[in-house]
Amino acid sequence: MHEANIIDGRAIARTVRDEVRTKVDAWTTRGHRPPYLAVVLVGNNPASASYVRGKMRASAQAGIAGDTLTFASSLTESALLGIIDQLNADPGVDGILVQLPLPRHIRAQRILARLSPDKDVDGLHVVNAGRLATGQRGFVPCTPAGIMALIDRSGISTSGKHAVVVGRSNLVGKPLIHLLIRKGTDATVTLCHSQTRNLARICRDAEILVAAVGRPGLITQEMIRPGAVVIDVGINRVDDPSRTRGYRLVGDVDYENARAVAGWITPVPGGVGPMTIAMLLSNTFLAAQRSH
Ligand code: BQF
Repeated sequence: MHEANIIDGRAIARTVRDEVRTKVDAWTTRGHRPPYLAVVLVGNNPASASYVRGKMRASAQAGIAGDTLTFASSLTESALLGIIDQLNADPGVDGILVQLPLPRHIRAQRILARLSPDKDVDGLHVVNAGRLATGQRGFVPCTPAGIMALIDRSGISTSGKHAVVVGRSNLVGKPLIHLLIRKGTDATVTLCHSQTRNLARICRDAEILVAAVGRPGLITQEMIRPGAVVIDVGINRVDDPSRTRGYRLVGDVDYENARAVAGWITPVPGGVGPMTIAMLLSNTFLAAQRSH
């Protein structure tokens, strides 16, 4: 039976992290202080806390210094704006990451807009969105950057290919479009969302299919063109009493069945997720280098 090539995000992320470590070592050997990442965590969402721990652990291993600033969910929007101002003004801080989601009473767009665009290592400030959309140097959001690195480092060509992106978020779908269509990458893109008619037919035409919705099992076998590259961005917790944690992680793709028709596929966990972290480190090193 045919089986897809598995794109090993853990292995590729390890390579990227090692490359960042090498660059950081060269940077500090030349007399610079290590890059510094400030992470702001508001509230007590256990998933967010776990993501932040993973980011700090990976940073430390790459030689990037940093701190997590943790605040109760009662923190006001204006207090958070003040914290951002302090980090912007601190010359010892190269990168600032505000962990999302924020509590509902804090408007994320206002907070992200307050970041210095040149410390915005998550690439979510409107200025960085605009730079990406207009082909200027800036910070690219970590998940789309990680998806492109997975494709590139797997030796998959994109030029002239039909890429279908499912999901229109500011974090993944929208920025990914710009990366896919830019010169040198040269894919032809269709963006699908919850109101798209004939989703199955459009997906089935994709040579590269990216699922970034957050709905387990959304992409079934029949929606995949034989031989297609399938990138699964979903990180969904589903109940699993057989696990000690009581849940397991699944993507947006019905992985077991998709594997039989796809040419390439990313697993969940161990696909796009680890690359998101690796690209954060890469962006933080760039922030330190560019601010110099
Ligand atoms: C893996 C995220 C939804 C909402 C807010 C490795 C991560 C995830 C999975 C990770 C994510 C998802 C992050 C794996 C960061 C990706 O082995 O498959 C790493 O830490 N992520 C986040 O910070 O906020 C989110 C998803």
